[in-house]
Amino acid sequence: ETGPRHTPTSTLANGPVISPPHTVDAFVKAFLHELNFGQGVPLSRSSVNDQYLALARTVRSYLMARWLETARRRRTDKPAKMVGYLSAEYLLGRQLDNALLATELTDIATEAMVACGIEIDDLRQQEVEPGLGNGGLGRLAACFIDSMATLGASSIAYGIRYEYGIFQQTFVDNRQVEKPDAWLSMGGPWGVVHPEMEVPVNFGGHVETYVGEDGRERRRWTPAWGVMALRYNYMVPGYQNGVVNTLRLWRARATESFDLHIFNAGDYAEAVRAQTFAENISKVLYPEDSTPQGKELRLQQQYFFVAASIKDFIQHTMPKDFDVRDLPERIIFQLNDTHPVIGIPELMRILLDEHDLEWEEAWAITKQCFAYTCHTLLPEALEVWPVSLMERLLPRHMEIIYRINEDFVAELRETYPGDELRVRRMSIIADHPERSVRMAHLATVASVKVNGVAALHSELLKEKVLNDFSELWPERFTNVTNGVTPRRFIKLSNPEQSKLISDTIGKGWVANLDRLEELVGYADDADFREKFRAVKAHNKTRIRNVLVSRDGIALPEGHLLDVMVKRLHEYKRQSLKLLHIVTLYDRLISGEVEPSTVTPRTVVFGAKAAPGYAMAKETIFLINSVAQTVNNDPRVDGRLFVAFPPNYNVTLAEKLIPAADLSEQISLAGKEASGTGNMKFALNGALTIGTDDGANVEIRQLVGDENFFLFGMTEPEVAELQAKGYRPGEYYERDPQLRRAIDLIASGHFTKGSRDAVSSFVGDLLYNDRFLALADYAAYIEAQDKVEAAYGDQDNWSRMAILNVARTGFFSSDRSIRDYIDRIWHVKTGV
Ligand code: NBG
Repeated sequence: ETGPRHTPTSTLANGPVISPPHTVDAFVKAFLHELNFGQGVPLSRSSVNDQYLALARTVRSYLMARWLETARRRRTDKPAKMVGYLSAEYLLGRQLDNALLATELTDIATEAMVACGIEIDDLRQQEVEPGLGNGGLGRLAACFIDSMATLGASSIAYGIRYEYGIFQQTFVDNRQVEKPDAWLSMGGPWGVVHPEMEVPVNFGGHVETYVGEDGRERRRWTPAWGVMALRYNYMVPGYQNGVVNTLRLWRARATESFDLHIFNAGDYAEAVRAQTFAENISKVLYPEDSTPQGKELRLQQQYFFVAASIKDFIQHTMPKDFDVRDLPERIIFQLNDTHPVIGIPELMRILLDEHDLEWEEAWAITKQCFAYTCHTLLPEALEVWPVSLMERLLPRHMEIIYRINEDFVAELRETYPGDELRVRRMSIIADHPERSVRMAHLATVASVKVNGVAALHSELLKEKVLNDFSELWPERFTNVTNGVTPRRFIKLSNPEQSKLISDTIGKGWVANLDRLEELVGYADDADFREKFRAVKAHNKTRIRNVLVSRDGIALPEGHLLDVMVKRLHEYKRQSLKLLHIVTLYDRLISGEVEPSTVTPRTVVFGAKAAPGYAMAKETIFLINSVAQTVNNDPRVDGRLFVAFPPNYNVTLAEKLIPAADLSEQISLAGKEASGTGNMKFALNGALTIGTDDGANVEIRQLVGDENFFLFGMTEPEVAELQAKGYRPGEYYERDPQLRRAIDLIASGHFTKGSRDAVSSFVGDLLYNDRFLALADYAAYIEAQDKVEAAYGDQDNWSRMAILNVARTGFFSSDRSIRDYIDRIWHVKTGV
């Protein structure tokens, strides 16, 4: 990072860093070296964990040479503008296989392990996935850094190295119980710590005026306390292109001065307690998804990682003689939702207070350095921070925000004279119900671009959530439809389908997913269809084996596999899926249908609920209760099975999605910003049953109406119904099928006779139903009946599934990142 610090005399020390050769022998040697000298054990006495750690470090050593080379090239090339991706979450998934794939070492490593008498699959199982994210937002960030590396985009990603990731979900008496995710407890071989590169981050205290050397009045922040941000580098390999980028995650460490006075006072125990307080900042990921947590510690986390990242970029990534006036030519910080938005006043503070710039100049620079991605449509999901909290924790930043708002409001009054209502709506500071800072407004005011994450979402952002802002600055708003990485979510997770595709159209699709289009013609090829079906059958066998050993769940064979996996949220409407299951069950046990005429179906759920989200947890309880009843009722005659494996995570997704026939994407129209699971399913040959919401809209346009099961109200229809006044009870009264399903639940049939156990769930559906599940029920059931009929024609089903794969190459995150680069970042790519 700085210039040469050593003048070696050995030619060995002068040469470039080269990885061990790509041969089995060299790999074995490197592996044994790690095992013997890293872990300090001979092979004969090593545990599986020793072997896994040694293997991970061996693979890392191959990555390391590429990483150093990438960094060296970037230093010596003419300095290029970089993306600084700022995200509070990265839901990475297991690292080993991805690193092997990127470095083309999969076969070599497998053979090398065989040579050592080790089954590499046992080592794979040993890796605990880093669950440093909640759901779609965190997983998107992980896909994006994969694509940035694969495109060779000049970039660095920043976040938090939580000691505990997303909680481990267990079920006790059908209810969710959370357990801490100590993902580092067996060692973290992928991170490289640089304790000497830590940066201080301060909090609290007060601000005062002083007169500078030039005679001008300035403001000075005297913080009350601070922590050190310890730098952990994780390598982000591009797909077989020699590039390795950096993911830099920060861990909080107490400073020596933090507690010195307490140590001096002789209260050793109290001093250690104070250290724990400081280190709490990076202790745990908040398990909220799509709804913010207004906790003080959460704001501390946000400022902690953003302040460390900006300081790190300016002080360590830029050359020593760097002039901050050049920042806009050197960096664009992408704000992944509002979590990092505190970076805006932080950069202002650095420019004003540390570099003595005037307000106007500092603001002109800052406004060019940020772009903002919004990931929601739920108004309650937009982060706001009480002014009182901000003043206490970050007094200088609060002052700066006030000043930004003052200028902004003045501009508004000039543009819209007399329109005080509008000014109040748009102000960065809200007065009700509590004086607070609207982080989305701050982000919008300070960003070069604001983007939504799917076409419909970006339109609704402009029309609804940020309507006033899009009227003022129409050119600032744009769309970048989300994507997923084809490396992890096709190549690694679905090797059989990948092989079939490569055998058919060559290997190029992995880094150029548009090439899947070449498969369109094969939808009409009976031989190809049969092979495609064989892949699906194989993947179903695989998930069956996984669920038996993971959870003791034995999925029946020969069923339509219907999968709904995503966070548990009312707007996603797991409750609607549940009503469908109860209806199918009711038809079977009431004798309304002859079991032998029914398409056998297995429904698999995966969903974590935020620990404080009561209704979501009730829904989990009910899904488990329904599963238990349905799976044990002989009248069902093996035609319906419900599975809810606990702790759905990236690792399980990789096995489950490739096995699915049917993808459930049934959110209320206008609520799911994009969804990315929907993309993964389509790319893995599942058909979608879905509403006109988020990226479903684009999926349907691409695959064609005839290859998609659309149902439900459109967003304008939803708005109309809500404006008119929605009464769920009317649907209950009118639709006997729906009434029977709800009555069956309400009777306690699934809850051992207890009506109390379901009363809040049922009561909410009948009297509230905020996300209009009952209004879409009839259309949903009808669409599901069409699914069953369609599944009866296996050959045509395969045809439709193949066309889903062939036409959804658009949803590669490589395409998303290219969009960001072309329209927002303007950074260079290429290795
Ligand atoms: C989520 C949306 C999803 C979207 C992901 C990624 C939040 C705040 N938003 O629809 O709910 O796919 O972001 O953009 O988690």
